[in-house]
Amino acid sequence: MGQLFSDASKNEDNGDLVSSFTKYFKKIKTENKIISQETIHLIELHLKNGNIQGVNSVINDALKNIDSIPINIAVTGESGAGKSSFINALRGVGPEDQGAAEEGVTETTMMRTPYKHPKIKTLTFWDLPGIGTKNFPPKDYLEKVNFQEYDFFVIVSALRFTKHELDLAKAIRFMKKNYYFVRTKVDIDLQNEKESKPRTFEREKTLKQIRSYCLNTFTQNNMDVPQIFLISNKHLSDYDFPVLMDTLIKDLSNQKRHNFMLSLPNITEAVIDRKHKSMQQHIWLEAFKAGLLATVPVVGILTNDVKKLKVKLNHYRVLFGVDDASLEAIAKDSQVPVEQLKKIIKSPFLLETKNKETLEEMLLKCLKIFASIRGGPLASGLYFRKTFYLEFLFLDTVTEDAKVRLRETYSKI
Ligand SMILES: Nc1nc2c(ncn2[C@@H]2O[C@H](COP(=O)(O)OP(=O)(O)OP(=O)(O)O)[C@@H](O)[C@H]2O)c(=O)[nH]1
Ligand SMILES: [Mg+2]
Repeated sequence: MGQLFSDASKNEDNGDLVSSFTKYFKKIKTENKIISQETIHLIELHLKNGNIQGVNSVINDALKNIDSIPINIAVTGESGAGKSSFINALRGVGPEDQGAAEEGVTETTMMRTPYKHPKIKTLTFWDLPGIGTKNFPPKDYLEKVNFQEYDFFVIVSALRFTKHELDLAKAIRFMKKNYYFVRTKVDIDLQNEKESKPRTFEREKTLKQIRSYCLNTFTQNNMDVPQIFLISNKHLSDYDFPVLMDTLIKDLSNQKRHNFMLSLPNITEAVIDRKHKSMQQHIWLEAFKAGLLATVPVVGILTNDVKKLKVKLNHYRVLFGVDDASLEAIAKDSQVPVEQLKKIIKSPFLLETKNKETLEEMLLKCLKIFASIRGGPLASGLYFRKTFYLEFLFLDTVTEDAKVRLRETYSKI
């Protein structure tokens, strides 16, 4: 990463710029890219032609688009199937938290209700009434819930899928929209099976049976079998929830992928790593753009930079669930003392000055840490602002914190 910036800094030669840009995006897997292949080609073309303004405006537009494009996800299913719980899980909100979708055993959701993601303002989940409880043909139902507004549908079911839901799935496809079938409460199925057959119970066998049962429903109704995700809203890192997240990310367009990725709960190391990759590209693009436009190298770090860096660091801590409020909530859920969690994470101290130490000295120390992590001295005379190196350092540290935090609480939730 640091290496690429050194390469890219030689921007008296456009060939170097093109190759470092190409090299950076070549390394990133297609399903993780936050800008489309067309955008990448366009930037390369402008770079080859020495059209710096063109590059700047393409990157600017791409980043603006990523940050502002709305993502709308519809969640439907029978009453009690676990729609609200699923939405709360994806929003990283507990049922008793402020703004949670109301969970309960009575039919609580009678109309479509939007729930914004607390950290990603462009992402909205729509809690839709189950089709079975309404006497509509699927097409009318879809019209009534404004189907064209959603990126995709999630059809949630706790038992078998009903005829209504299968018809709804057909109608969604007919309207050229995508859907995913989610079978919730598998933890309860497993528990029941274990209690009724304590001697012969096998977890994998039971899960396979549930899956075959769901799949058969489709074949019996002469429908193409979709991918089915068995999940528990109470144990997100188990079963198919992580696979579901990967599938949704893969299917979303590049421009929506970044924010959806950042919205996901930090429940596995794989998710944390993917968030890191996504955020790294965002910072890289900003740094690349800033570097192109800089006419003189900016050596020092300005007071205003420090303010901005503080905001960035805080933002990363929130996204990766290691800010103070998240740590306190996790501590409560996992019954691990919050002090224990605060002791093992490093990011809060990155921008904390000790007695007598000036901010400039402290930032220099940060840069030294970064240089030692990256295994080499920082290239001198960079056009790339040092603040970006600090952003990379923040991101790396926060990512590591999120993983350490996960390991500390994993077995306890
Ligand atoms: N054990 C377990 N309980 C779940 C799961 N999903 C939901 N529940 C519980 O099932 C009940 C119903 O869940 P909700 O999320 O309120 O269901 P809903 O689909 O929103 O229901 P309506 O709003 O009435 O349409 C609640 O008590 C949830 O806590 C799950 O995967 N496992
Ligand atoms: Mg509900």
